[in-house]
Amino acid sequence: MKIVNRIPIWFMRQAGRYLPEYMEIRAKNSDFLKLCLDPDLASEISLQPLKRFDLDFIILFSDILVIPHALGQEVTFLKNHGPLLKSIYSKKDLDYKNLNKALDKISNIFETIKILNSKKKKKNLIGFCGGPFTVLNYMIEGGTSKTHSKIKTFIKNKKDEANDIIKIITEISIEYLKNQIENGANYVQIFESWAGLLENEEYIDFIIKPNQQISKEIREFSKPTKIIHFPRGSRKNYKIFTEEVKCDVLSLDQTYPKELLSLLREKRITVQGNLDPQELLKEGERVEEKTKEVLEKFKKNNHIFNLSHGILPKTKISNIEKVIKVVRDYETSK
Ligand code: 1CP
Repeated sequence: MKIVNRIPIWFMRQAGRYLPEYMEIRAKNSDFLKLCLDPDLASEISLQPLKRFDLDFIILFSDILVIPHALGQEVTFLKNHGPLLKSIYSKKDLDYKNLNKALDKISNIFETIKILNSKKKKKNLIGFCGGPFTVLNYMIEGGTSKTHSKIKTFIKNKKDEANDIIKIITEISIEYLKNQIENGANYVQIFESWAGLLENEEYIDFIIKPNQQISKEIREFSKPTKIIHFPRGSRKNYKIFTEEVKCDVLSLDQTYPKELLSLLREKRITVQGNLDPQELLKEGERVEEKTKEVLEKFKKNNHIFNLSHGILPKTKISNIEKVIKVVRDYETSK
């Protein structure tokens, strides 16, 4: 029998608005945060994509913005608008007393993980948090932003305040991930989605250092847990990130420099990525071609197939099926 070299596959935002079964639950639950904190519904949503598709990973259904909520900032999700956070200007504006009290507010999520762990069979279970700078970005911007002018001004003019809040976010994120691991997550991903906003010293202080701390403490806490880092948009800084932050898996978007792949092989870091989610909106055979391109590009590396960012709401389910089929056919043909 031919031994098949299986390429593990999952999709960022694999649970979400492109799935009618998700929309059905969402229609009955207008409060998104409450949905994230409901273990029965959140575990059901986490498992929805696995019922349809041949995937290797379950990802916890939640959101990176449960951390500002735990820290006492008001977070709401408006329909067709995205998240809305009540503005803060310093750590004093947070209703934050201590770590355990804050974690208590989101401890239902550990119940969700427990349920998923009991149902995961042979699948991997991914827990996650936002990267500290990305979480700070939403806390200061008050929601999604095109210009990111508030956060840029904040870290320039109020560096100490920014560092104070980053410290708290980092500390709570580490405890949050530890609890997810204790309850059954065997992978954790740190979504540093706005890493690409920073350069030079700011990249070192606000991206490298907090991610380094999370990686180090999680590694000390649990050796077998695999850590996926995703410093999205890092461009040439992906290399600095790889040198400075110990990763098991590095998730890549379209901006990584070509030379990075040999560095990742040397360091035995698995590549995750990087099909552009826009491709999943298109018709025809292009999606198959683009999937093959990704497989060819990373064939010399250890590879977890994924997108370069989350699945978009208008994605066709048939395109997800096409991608998975190409990956499965590719691995058996090798
Ligand atoms: O139903 C709805 O209206 C809510 C849509 C939705 C969903 C399905 C949001 C609001 N969050 C999520 C789930 C989610 N978010 C997951 C679940 C697991 C999965 O299937 O992958 C994960 C991992 C996230 C992470 C997340 N939330 C990130 C990091 C990844 C990324 O996209 O860069 C970020 C930045 C957020 C913030 C967020 N949550 C939701 C919205 C609309 C936003 C804003 C995004 C933006 O600023 O553009």
